[in-house]
Amino acid sequence: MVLMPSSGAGHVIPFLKVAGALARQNCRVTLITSHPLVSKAESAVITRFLTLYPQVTEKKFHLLHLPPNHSSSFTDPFFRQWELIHLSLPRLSDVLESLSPPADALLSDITLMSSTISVTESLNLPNYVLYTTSARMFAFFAYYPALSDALSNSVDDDDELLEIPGLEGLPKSSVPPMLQDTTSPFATMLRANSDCIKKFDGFLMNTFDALEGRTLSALKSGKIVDGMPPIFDFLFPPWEPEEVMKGGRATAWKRWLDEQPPASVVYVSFGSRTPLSREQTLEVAKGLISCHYPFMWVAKGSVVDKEDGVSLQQVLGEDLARQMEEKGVVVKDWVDQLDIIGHKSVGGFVTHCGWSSIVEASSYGVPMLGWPQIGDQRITGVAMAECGVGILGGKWGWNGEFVVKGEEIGMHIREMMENQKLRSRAAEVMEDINKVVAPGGVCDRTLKHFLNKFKS
Ligand code: BUP
Repeated sequence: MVLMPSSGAGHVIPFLKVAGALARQNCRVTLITSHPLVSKAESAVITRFLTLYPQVTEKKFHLLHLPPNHSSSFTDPFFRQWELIHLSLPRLSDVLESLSPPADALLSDITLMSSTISVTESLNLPNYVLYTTSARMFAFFAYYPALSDALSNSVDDDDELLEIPGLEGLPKSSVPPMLQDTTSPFATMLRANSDCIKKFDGFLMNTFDALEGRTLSALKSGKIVDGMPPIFDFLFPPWEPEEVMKGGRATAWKRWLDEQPPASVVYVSFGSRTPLSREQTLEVAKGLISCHYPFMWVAKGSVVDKEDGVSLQQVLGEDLARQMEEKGVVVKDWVDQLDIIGHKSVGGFVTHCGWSSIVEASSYGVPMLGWPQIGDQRITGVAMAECGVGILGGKWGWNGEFVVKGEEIGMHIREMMENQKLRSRAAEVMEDINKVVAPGGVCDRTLKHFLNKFKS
C-alpha cells in the first residue's frame, strides 16, 4: 500500500494512523512525504512514526521549484502546499513505478484526488481515498456541484438550510465563505475533486455508525452519489504503542494534570493552524478565568508553527498571564493531544471541530464545546452536535476573528462541564466505540475486509 497525505496535521496524522494499522497487519507500506514540509510539527510526527515503524518505507517526493514570478491562488501556506503538490504530481508516476515489489494500491488524500487519479489511471493502479474528515463533510463535498445554484442565488440568510438527500438540512452559515463563493480557487479545486468521486475504487473513512449513522447510510445507499464506490468506515486507531498511550509522557503539564480532580479540567485547542486574533485571545483568557474550572489551553500564535515568535505574555499582558498561570496551564508548543484527551482529569474539550479531534474526544467520552474556525470545521461541528457528543455554543466568527466576549465563553464552558445529558451521551458513544475498536470488532473486520481485496 502506498499512502500519500497532503499537508497539515489533520491530514498527516490520520494517514499515519492507517499506515500503522496496515503495518501491524503485516502489510508492506510505503509513505510518500512531500518535501519541503510546511510545519515543524508534521516533520517531527513523521520522524517519530518512522522510528516506531522501521518496516514502513518513506519515499520523499520532491516538490517542484516554482519560478519566483509564479502567483499562487492561495495565501494560506497549507493550501499553497496542496497546490504545489498538485502541480508536482505528474512526477508521481516515476515514484510509483520505481517501487519493488510493485504497489497494489494508492491511498490518496482528498485534496489531491483529481491529480492522483490521472496518474493511477495511466498506470492501471487501484486508487482509494483515505478521507480525513467527517462523513457529513463528505456528503456536502459530494453534493457540492448540485448545491451551486442554492449557494450562489440565495440572499444572505444564516438560517437558510441546504438540502442534501437523506440528511437533515445543512445551515448555509456552516459553509465556509470560500465555498459559498462557488467561483473561488478553493471551490474550483473542491469541485474538480468532487467530479471524480466515481473514478475511485473506494473510500476509507474515519467514522462509524454511532457517530454518523444517518450520513453513512445515505452515502452507502447511493442517495447522495448515484453509483457511490464502496465505503470502508472504521475508526483510525492511534499509531503509538499502548504502553506510551497508557503511561503518558513525563511533561510539566502532565504532572499538573495528574494533580487535578477527575473530569475537572477544561482542555482548549483551536487546532494547529488557526491563531486567534489578539482581541479574541484576550477574551478566551478572560472566559477561562471566569468559568472557575482548571484549564489547559494549547494556544497557537501563528498559522505555521515555525513562524510563531510571540509569547503569550506579550498578547495577554503580565497581569492576565499571571492569573492564567494560577488557574491553569497554557502551552504554546505541539503537544500529543491524545495524552491530554485520554487523561482522567480532563472533563471537557473546547475544540475547533477538526474531525480527528472530535473522534479522539468521542473515544474517551469527553464532552465538547465546538468553536469552529475555518474550512470544514462548522460542518464537522454540525456532525458532532447531531450525534450529541458536543454542543455548538454560539455564533463564533470565522478565522479566529474577534466576536465572542469572555463572559459568554465562560458561560458556554460551564454549560459543557455541567450538562449531564451531554456527559451521559458522550459516555454512551465511548462505550459503543470501545466495542467496535476491540480486537476482532467491527473496525478490525472492516480493515481486514479492505485488505482481503489485495490477497492473491
Ligand atoms: Br494543535 C495539535 N497536538 O498540539 P484535526 C493537534 N494534534 O496531537 P484539523 C496534536 O492533530 P488543524 C497538537 O490530536 C489531531 O489528531 C490532534 O486534526 C493532533 O484538525 C490532529 O482535529 C489535528 O482533524 O486542523 O481541522 O485538520 O490541522 O488545524 O489541527
